Amino acid sequence: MVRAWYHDGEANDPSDPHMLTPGQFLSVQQLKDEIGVELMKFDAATLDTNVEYLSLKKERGYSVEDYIIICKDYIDIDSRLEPDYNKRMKIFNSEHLHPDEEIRFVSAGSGFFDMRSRDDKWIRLELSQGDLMIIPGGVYHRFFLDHKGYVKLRRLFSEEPSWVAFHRPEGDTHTVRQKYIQDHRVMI
Ligand code: KMT
Ligand code: NI
Repeated sequence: MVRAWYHDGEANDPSDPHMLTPGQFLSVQQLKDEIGVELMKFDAATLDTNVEYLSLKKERGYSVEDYIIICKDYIDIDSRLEPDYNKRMKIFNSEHLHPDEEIRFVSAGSGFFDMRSRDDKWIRLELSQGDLMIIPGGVYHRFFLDHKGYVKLRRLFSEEPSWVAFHRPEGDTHTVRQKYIQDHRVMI
């Protein structure tokens, strides 16, 4: 299962785990209750025929999927190489939110997704093969590779693949952020 812990707040190598000593872990239930992030586990090899996965897609209207590979040397989206690796990686690494849910399934590899807690600390989620994560719209988050340096993600979208990011502080005034703050009693 996904492990989640409070980040130590240090700015050195973001691919290090950045756990506090001793580690302060959160359960999957706490993540759901406190920040609204949902986590599920599926077998990557049989995903497309998994009844629960198919009904999740249907219920939430996720009709479009693509693949993204993020590694130390390149980013590939549906077999197209991202022309500006550094620019794209910087967007993923810096704090942002989306108007819509962000749904990612880890087909292979692993990586760190950091989410803001209700009191504005970083919570680090360690995702690996088989993990499916739903980040509600309005949650500030960021992504880093771990030292293994490779992840292949399936991205799910509701209609045509659309992806819009608002970095902090531009996202603060977005209605989706205001709603999230109210719904989750965010203390900022
Ligand atoms: C995003 O919006 O795509 C992210 O937060 C980066 C991780 S998944 C490519
Ligand atoms: Ni994002």
